[in-house]
Amino acid sequence: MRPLWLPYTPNRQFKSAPRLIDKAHGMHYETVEGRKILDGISGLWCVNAGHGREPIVKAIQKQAKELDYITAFNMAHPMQFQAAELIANLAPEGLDTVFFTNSGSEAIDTALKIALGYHRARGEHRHRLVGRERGYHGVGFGGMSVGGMTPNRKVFSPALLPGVDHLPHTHNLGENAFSKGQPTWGSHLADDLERIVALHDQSNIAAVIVEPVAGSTGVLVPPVGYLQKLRKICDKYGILLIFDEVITGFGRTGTAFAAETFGVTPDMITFAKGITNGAVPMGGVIVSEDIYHAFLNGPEEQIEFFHGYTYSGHPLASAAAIATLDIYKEEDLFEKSKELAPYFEEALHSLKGLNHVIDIRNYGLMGGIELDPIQGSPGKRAYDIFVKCYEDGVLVRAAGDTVALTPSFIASKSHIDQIVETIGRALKAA
Ligand code: PXG
Ligand code: PLP
Repeated sequence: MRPLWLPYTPNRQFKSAPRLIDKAHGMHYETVEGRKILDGISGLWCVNAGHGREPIVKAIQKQAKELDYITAFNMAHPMQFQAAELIANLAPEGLDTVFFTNSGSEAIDTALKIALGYHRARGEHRHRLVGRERGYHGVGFGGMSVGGMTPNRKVFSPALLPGVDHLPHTHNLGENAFSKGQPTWGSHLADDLERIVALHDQSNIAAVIVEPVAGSTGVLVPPVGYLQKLRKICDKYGILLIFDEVITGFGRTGTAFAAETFGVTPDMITFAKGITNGAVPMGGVIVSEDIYHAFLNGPEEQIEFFHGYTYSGHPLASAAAIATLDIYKEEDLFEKSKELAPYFEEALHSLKGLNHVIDIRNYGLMGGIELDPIQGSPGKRAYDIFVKCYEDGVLVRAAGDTVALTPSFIASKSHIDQIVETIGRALKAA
């Protein structure tokens, strides 16, 4: 194991007691020892249709045989146009153009660059960006800079982008603990954007980026009216609004995008994860007609946007995306996600009152159980629950001291029961 450096993992601890998986099917993983593990987190918020889906496997195999690779620059293959059209069709009205990347992190950095390019193309020089505390926007320098997770920023602090402000996060145990769905307190926190505008002047602010529901920092659900307020203030000052839907995209909140669920249309949506059901890396940015057209102001033979990845719109990823979107549609999986959400909510909230549980939050098929931290060891309480659940046959995710759950949309009620009962046992023993 020595030559591999594992991402976001305590390497020495992992290598002393590794958890190795070599098979997956439907709702389950199988360990190298042959033990079945129920996947409570859709891989990592991405395997929305369950593991090992035959049509996706076949599409990837067929594509690998027919066209392994073609440069994305000045050349193209038909599948990526088809994938872009399907994605644009799922996006809110007016968001109709897709730029492909290979991950969520790349999608965020792409969106931030588009925001700067957009204003410049229109003769404005807006360079400042606004993110939010407790936001996660991947690990690129842009995403890190607008992100609001202290451990992800601390070491890199002097190298983060200049000109970034952060809105306050919306998490408040005193006001909102144990809210089911959207909390009612907190929409006023969006008004902080007015303060930032007053401080820097609107003419300097390019874009605001938020996750509609923050995932990685423990499932923070937007207060009622909060996203609407952000949209309103952005409109007032000509600031672009970016929704980072890397997690919330493709059915997690019960519709294609959280923008639709919450009835707020941003100017750009970043996506990744669920677009290929986790089978091949892919991400991207969906932009408004207005943004795309703003870039088309130069001579026709001139590159409009000096940006792109060797693997943008890769043939295997495009094929996987088309097959994935077809499964979502054929099996009405966004609707299934919506139908399962109330059961999931009740099941999660049944854990209230157990040892160390200080909050339970949920929206759609995203859930978080926050535990009171062990003094001096932040994250250990939830990590211990993760290990206990794994030993007991269920995969959950520790996000700080929150246990996060994000089942696939094909989950049955008995899968939800097993996940929640397993966490319950782990908590009782904690
Ligand atoms: N934005 C959001 C909202 C994400 O959730 C990214 C960007 C970055 O995507 P890539 O594909 O570059 O990883 C993400 C990724 C967790 C966890 O524990 C979640 C993510 C990544 C790592 C851990 O919840 N989401
Ligand atoms: N580094 C070098 C030396 C490269 O040549 C390239 C791409 O050509 C990159 C980084 C960027 O790689 P990618 O396009 O896969 O993001």
